[in-house]
Amino acid sequence: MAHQFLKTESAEGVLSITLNRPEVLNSFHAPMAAEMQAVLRTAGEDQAMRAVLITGAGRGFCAGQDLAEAAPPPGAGDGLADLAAHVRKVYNPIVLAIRSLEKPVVAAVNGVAAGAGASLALACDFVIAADNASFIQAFSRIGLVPDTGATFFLPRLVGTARATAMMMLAEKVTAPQALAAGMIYRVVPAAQLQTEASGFAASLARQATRGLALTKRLLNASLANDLAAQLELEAELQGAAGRTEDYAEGVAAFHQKRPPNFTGK
Ligand code: LHQ
Repeated sequence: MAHQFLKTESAEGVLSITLNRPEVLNSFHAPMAAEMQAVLRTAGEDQAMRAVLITGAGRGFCAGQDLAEAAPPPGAGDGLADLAAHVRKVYNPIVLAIRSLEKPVVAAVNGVAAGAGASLALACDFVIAADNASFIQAFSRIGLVPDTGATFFLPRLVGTARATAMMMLAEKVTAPQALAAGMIYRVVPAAQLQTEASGFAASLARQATRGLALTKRLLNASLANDLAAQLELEAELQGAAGRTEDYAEGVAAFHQKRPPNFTGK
């Protein structure tokens, strides 16, 4: 399917999605968000794609909401009257789609990730950032509150003290600072980001991806469950993992002292 504001590519079991409005640092307007929702839906259905990679075109990853759409300068249109409705319709489905997608999602953060763009990265399973990338909880700069899951993911990643400072001060957090804070998985030299992130996503796609999907379900659930409920879910999903072809292959490969050939089944 052709897209106007995204580039997509399928290779080596990886669906790559590039936010493609570089002139506005890939900020989200409603049409780009609608395309993103549609692509994430398709990603769930395509069994051949066993990992997803999200990145940005140009020098930014994503600058969050397109402010020209939300609140244009006087005389340039109406803007959004109901931000609650907009967040519910545009952003919440993207976050829920990423978290419920039964395959690993990697964000390759190639530049600034601001506002909902920073939240988008944090909703992914892995964040690999260029060494010159940055994260800004920009919302407070314009009198808004963090959204797109930031208040859910960020305190859990870095603790409440650091999350509060990031959100209330809206200071730029560099990629190395984000790594040190436990916010992201890896930092790589900018020139190597796309190669490293694509290679990493392809290596995920060769893993026992049913097991990874079930692991993601467990990690999602652990954010809300008590211990007893989580132990029960682990037991149930271990049962499911034990019925996969990849489990049989993994154990056979172990005994035969050879690398496994996983198929994601
Ligand atoms: C932009 C944007 C942008 C439009 C750069 N929009 N054009 C949810 C629901 C409803 C309402 C509102 O919000 C939300 C959630 C949110 O995401 S709120 C937070 C929205 N995002 C921001 O507040 C970030 C705004 N951008 C910035 O602060 C800066 O652009 C950052 C710090 C990201 C990057 O700064 P620079 O590297 O200095 O780049 P720049 O500011 O020069 O931007 C380059 C161009 O991109 C520029 O256009 P121009 O025509 O002058 O070259 C910007 O106007 C445009 N742009 N962000 N969000």
